Amino acid sequence: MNDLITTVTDGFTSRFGAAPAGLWSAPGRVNLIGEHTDYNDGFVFPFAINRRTVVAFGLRSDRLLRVASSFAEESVELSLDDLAPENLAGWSAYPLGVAWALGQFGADLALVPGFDVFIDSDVPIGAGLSSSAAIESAVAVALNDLWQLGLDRRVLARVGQLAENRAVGAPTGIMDQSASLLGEADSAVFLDCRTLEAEVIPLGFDAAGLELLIIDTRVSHAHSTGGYASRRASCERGARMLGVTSLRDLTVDDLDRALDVLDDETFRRVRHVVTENRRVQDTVRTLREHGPTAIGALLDASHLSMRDDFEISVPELDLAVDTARGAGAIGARMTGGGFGGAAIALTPSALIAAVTAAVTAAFAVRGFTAPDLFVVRAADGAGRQQ
Ligand code: GAF
Repeated sequence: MNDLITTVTDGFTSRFGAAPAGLWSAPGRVNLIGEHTDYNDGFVFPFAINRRTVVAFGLRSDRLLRVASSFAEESVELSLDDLAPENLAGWSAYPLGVAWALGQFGADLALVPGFDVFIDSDVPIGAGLSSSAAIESAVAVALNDLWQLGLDRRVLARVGQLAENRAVGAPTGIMDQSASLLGEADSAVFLDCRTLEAEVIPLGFDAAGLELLIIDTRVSHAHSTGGYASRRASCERGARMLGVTSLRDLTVDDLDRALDVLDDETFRRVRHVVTENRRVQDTVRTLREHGPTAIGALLDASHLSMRDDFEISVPELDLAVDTARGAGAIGARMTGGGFGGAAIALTPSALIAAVTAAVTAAFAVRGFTAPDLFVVRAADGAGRQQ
């Protein structure tokens, strides 16, 4: 974290020729359970992780927005007068999309001053840990302060989601930004995506001697293309055919009727969402009553549902999950939107090295690209850094 603060401060000063007015940061997230349930008005249980995006901002006296980062040679410049989704592209669509989206949630973009921003991050890109929500949330909290907007964090989550939907073009839900904005150390966020009511629940991993291992398959994915949008469309079709506003309105008791009404593929998409909502609630209850060692079977069941019913896994994710379980993880599943990215393995601390070695060896035997394995901890959400 200190390294990032230094790079961002130095990067800002050398690109823009003055010291920044302030630094803000926001974490990536990992989803413990509750996949593709957010845009179905359902339940999710993610946590903010100890990998962050840091942004350094300075206000300008004109209407110019200048965006620079450690990961792109070129800086991007745009006037506030031209700020519209159709004028945004590439990585700068994330920060500039947030500035635009704030205008849709009450900021008067005719009156606010321009800004310079420099961005750096240690959230891996394309690994399913929401590097995108980390940028959006860091920029959202920074501009909320600098433009004195007084928006609350649930609204800022909506701002980030709108930026991603309209400026980036990915039809994603509200989970990632909510985790990045509402997360707290050693806890996960139990979020009802219909009401946006959130409860922060201690994970108790340390006391149980457990750690959450990320297995980044390095199969990269993008939610602005193909599979994610088609899964979302299937869910909406299923809800329409069953006469409900969203799949959140169904329980497992409705699945017999769904079987009669839906074609096989739509039925399986619906069954994933309905059973996943149930698994999220069961996970939260089990965690509270019996601690984290008791949630492994729910993680495993979630993976099978995504592999077989929602069909968003890939061979690398299945191998990661199976091998981690075989080497001693107490539960494992792919996490995030799917079609690549990362799996998680809830693992006793003493077995982290063994699981890491087993997964690395299994990938080599299958001829897959070497995976990246690392432990994450639940961290605090977005905020001012200095
Ligand atoms: C991605 C999306 F951004 C989230 O909104 C969510 O739908 C997730 O995939 C799947 O659970 O991270």
